[in-house]
Amino acid sequence: MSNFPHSAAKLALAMLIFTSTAVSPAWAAGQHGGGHPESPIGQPGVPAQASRTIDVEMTDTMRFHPARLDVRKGETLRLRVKNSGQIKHELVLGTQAELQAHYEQMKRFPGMEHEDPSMVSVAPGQIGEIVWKFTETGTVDFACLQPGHFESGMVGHVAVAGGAGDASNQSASSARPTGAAHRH
Ligand SMILES: [Cu+2]
Repeated sequence: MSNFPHSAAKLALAMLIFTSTAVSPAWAAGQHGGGHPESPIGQPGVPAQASRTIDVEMTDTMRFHPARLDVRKGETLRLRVKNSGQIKHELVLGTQAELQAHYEQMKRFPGMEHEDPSMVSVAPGQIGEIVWKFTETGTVDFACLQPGHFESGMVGHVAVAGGAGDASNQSASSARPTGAAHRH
């Protein structure tokens, strides 16, 4: 077969590509070592810096009301999340990719209890709260990751606009993190 050397060359090339992508120095260089990594969705907010409180309702028709929120970059929001249904719901902030990955995990471990400042699980008839600071312009998605709810369209998004909020963001970012004032 005259094409043997050709295939061998292809194989060698494939192995070379595989080897070079397997070693990924970007990962090692990108680690910060402890603390919260910077996230495109923002960061946990300091309650005293919340400029507004917004009520969001979750229903058994698998909807958030409202499903779209508008904020300015740098703004800290207090989300008061009410479950007016008969079953458990939750509001989880994230990028599309994060929500999708998280949801796959939830489906594999249905009873999984998870907790993070970027989310709140709310029992029927109860009200939960998230205080979040939106630090990047663009879209921050949110969803209910209870099995079946995500697919049923229990999703929403926060539109983060740039502009006037930017200036105050500079001074706010130098503020102490929560808890720092409680040291004795
Ligand atoms: Cu739900």
